[in-house]
This record gives sequence, structure tokens and C-alpha cells, in this order.
Amino acid sequence: MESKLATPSRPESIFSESPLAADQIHSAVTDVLTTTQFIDVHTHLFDPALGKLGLWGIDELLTYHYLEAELFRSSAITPERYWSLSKREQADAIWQALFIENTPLSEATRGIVVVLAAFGLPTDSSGLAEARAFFQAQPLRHHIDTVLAMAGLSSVVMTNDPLDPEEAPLWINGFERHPRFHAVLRLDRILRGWANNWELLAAQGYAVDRNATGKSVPELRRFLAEWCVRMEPVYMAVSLPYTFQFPQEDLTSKLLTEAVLPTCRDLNLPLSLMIGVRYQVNPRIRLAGDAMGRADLSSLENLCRDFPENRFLTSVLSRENQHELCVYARKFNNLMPFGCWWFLNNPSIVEEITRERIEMLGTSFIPQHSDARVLEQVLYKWRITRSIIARTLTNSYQQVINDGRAVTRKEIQRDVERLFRGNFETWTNGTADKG
Ligand code: FIX
Ligand code: ZN
Repeated sequence: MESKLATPSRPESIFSESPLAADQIHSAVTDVLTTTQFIDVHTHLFDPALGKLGLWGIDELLTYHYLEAELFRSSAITPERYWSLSKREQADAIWQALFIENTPLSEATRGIVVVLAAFGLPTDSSGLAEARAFFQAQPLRHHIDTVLAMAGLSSVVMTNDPLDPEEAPLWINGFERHPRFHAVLRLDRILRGWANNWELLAAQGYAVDRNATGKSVPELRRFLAEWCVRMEPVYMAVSLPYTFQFPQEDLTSKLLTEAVLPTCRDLNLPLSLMIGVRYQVNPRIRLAGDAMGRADLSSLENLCRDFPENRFLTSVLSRENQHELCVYARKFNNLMPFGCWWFLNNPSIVEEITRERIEMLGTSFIPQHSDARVLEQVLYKWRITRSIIARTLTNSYQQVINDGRAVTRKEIQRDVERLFRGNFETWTNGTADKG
């Protein structure tokens, strides 16, 4: 009888290739990362059929809330004065303060440099005339394909709000879907803002009330089911404050338990939880005014344990919560950590988090998402991510070679596909593309 310790026979296909030498690993990993198309599992980009909701071009790139936050640190302009400017004047002010009067060293300013350079546009000119002319000349649908190809993405996952006064009517009227934009049913207004938003559901014909009593729960389930037919989302999602507690005597817990989680189970959809925001600590700077806080992740523990039939795609905003998230993922296989979200999306932190996740979870996690709000941002967010992951994976493969096990390129290909496609496709039942 073959002893347990015997090295398992190596399936011919993966190991048919000759093993890579340690000094061949980095170029093999880099090549595989560059030639493999990823799925961007969380963005704020929009199907071109959703019109002006989709942001692109140099003025939108420069007025990104990450750069607005940095503007107010490097210029005397007040937020009130800034908001009184036109989009173009705002972009000019940010270009002047962060790219002319200062060197673009931050992750967000470097991003602009990467995008301009990628299109062969000047990165140090006094003005933006040439860049504006270039972007204005791009036919959108062709530009989308170009940008996604340059970013190495087969598709992106949107963030769609069924109660947004601008977006909801577009879905209700219907439109021809772009195959590379997947929908997500975003539930912040329902799970975090019921008191202020229940009337929006009532206006769509659902018999709900302020305290979610009476028929509210079954009506909310009907709302979710009908919007899932309309949007065909790959998952439902919500961002939650760092103070999020579950279970709790509040509407968030009630609607999660009685409506959202059962509907996710019925429709076999994962729920994405993005935990750790300190909303609007400085409302004067609007979207840039959110901050973060360390969350008590025992709420996540309770959800994963008490709802084993539900799958939780989870990202946490606090650096201090990352290790806990890995530990919980080792306890619950209905928990999939994803991305280095928002304030964590900085190269030094992405490397730290990714190394820890590989050490604790192998390849059973989703390393990154872009959170792009402007189309061309995927260019720099994925370029920076690929270079970090190349270093981190190279280090891991060289370690296993030093430990005494050979590695082949096919294995690297398999692992990279799992990290940036397979895990998400499995969790979304293959509803995301098979690019
Ligand atoms: O809740 C979210 O999806 C966050 O990503 C955004 O609200 C945030 O403003 C952002 O753009 C982060 O990168
Ligand atoms: Zn986001």
C-alpha cells in the first residue's frame, strides 16, 4: 500500500514542462501576469449605455477625490472656493498645485503620470490642452476596449444603485448591455440608510414603511428579486461603517437577516461586505471626506458561522483588520477576502497584505480590485498591482524552490488565473466572463 508520505504522483499536464530555475521565476511570473487577463471585481465604472454616469478623460482623472484630498493639503484654496469652480477649472487647479508646484510622488498623482505616458502625452507640461484634445477625440466604446486591453482586463464589475435617481430609471427603461461590464446590486441606501430612502422603494411601487414593518420585508425581497432579474448582478454589495455590529437590534441586522441574505441564498449570489468606513469626517471635501476605522470583525464571524449557505466577498478598510480577516478566512470557507481597498491601495501596504495572505491562504483569495471611478485609472492601478504581485509571487515561488520543490510555468499560470479570475468566477458561479 502506498504510504501517506509518498510524494503524490505529479499529474503529467502541469509538470510536463521542465521546472524553472530560481533566476527564471521573476521573468516567468511577470510574463504570466502581463499576458493573463484579469477580472476587476469592484469598480465604480459604468457600462457606456449608462451615459454620463461613466467618467473618463483628463478632467475626471484630475478631479478624482483622492487628488482633491491632496489638493487641499498643497494649496490655499478652500473647499467652498474649489466647489464653485467648473470641472475644467478644478482640474487646472489640481494640475497646478500637485504636478507643477509639487512633484507627483503620491500613488494617486503617479497614476496620472502613468496614464498620460501610456498615451504618449506630455507629463510635465504647463497646461492640459494637449491631453484634453486627445481624450476629446476618442470615440468612447473604442476607447473603452483600448483601455481595458492596455490594463489587461477582460471585464470589470460595476457598482449599481437601484435607488439612485439618475441610474435607476436607465435600468428600468432597459438598455443593451456591454459584455465587459458586470452589474452589482449595491444596497447602501437600503441597509445603511433605510430611514432616508424607504420612500424611494415606495415610489417604485413596493409597500414598505419607515420602520420596515408590515409587508416591508417581503416587499423588499420582491424588490431585490426583481432588480436581480433586471440587472443580472454577479453579487450584491454594501459598504459598512467601522462600528458595524452583527447581530444588533437595528434595521441593518433585520434587513440583512430577513431579506438580503435569504434572497442571496435563493439566487445563489454572494454578498460583498466592505467594512470599516468612518463616513464624512470632513463633509466640506465631499467624497474625499470619508475616513476609516478599525472594525470589530466578530460581526463577520457571526455572519459566516450563522449563515453557512451564504458567501461573503469581503474587504476591510483598516490595516489593523487585515490579519484578522485572514484568520477568519481560515475558519470559514464561505468567506473570500478581496482587494486592498481605498486607503490600503498603496504599493507598500498592498505588498504587506498580499504576502500575509499568501502565507496564510495560499492562492485562495482575490488579491486586488481597482475601485476605479474614472475609466483610465485601471491603467495605473493594475500596472502598479501587477508589479507588486510579480515581486510577491516571485518571492513565494523562490521560497518553495529553496524548500525543495520544483515549480513550472504552467503552475504559475494556474495560480495567477485562480487569483485574478478563478476564485471570483467560482464565487459568482461563472456568471463573470470566461475571457
Ligand atoms: O464604498 C465604496 O465602494 C468605496 O470604494 C467608495 O465609496 C470610495 O469613495 C472610493 O472611491 C474608494 O476607492
Ligand atoms: Zn468602491
